[in-house]
Amino acid sequence: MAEFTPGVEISTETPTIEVTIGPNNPLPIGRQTFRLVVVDDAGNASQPDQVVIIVADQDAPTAVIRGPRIAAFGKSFELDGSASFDAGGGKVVKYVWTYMGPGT
Ligand SMILES: [Ca+2]
Repeated sequence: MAEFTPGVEISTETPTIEVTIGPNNPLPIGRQTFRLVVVDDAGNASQPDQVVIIVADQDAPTAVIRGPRIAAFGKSFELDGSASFDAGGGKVVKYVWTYMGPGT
């Protein structure tokens, strides 16, 4: 387990490392690059290799629709989706409204 800071090397004697992500230090959405240099038992260091990890929002948002409990006949009224929210590091950018017809 390791919390990485950009540009700061972390050395291990094991060939794997967990990139520990907490709720307060998420990697930003987008392409994130990690670099590895290995050193042999004679102290010779390799050329670096890099991998690009794409951090993506893979969680769907939640829609919350609100409206007046009663609307006067023949009068306009407003629907409100502002309580909708997203998880996974993204944000709601589009609201798609549909009148479903009479019903419960
Ligand atoms: Ca999302």
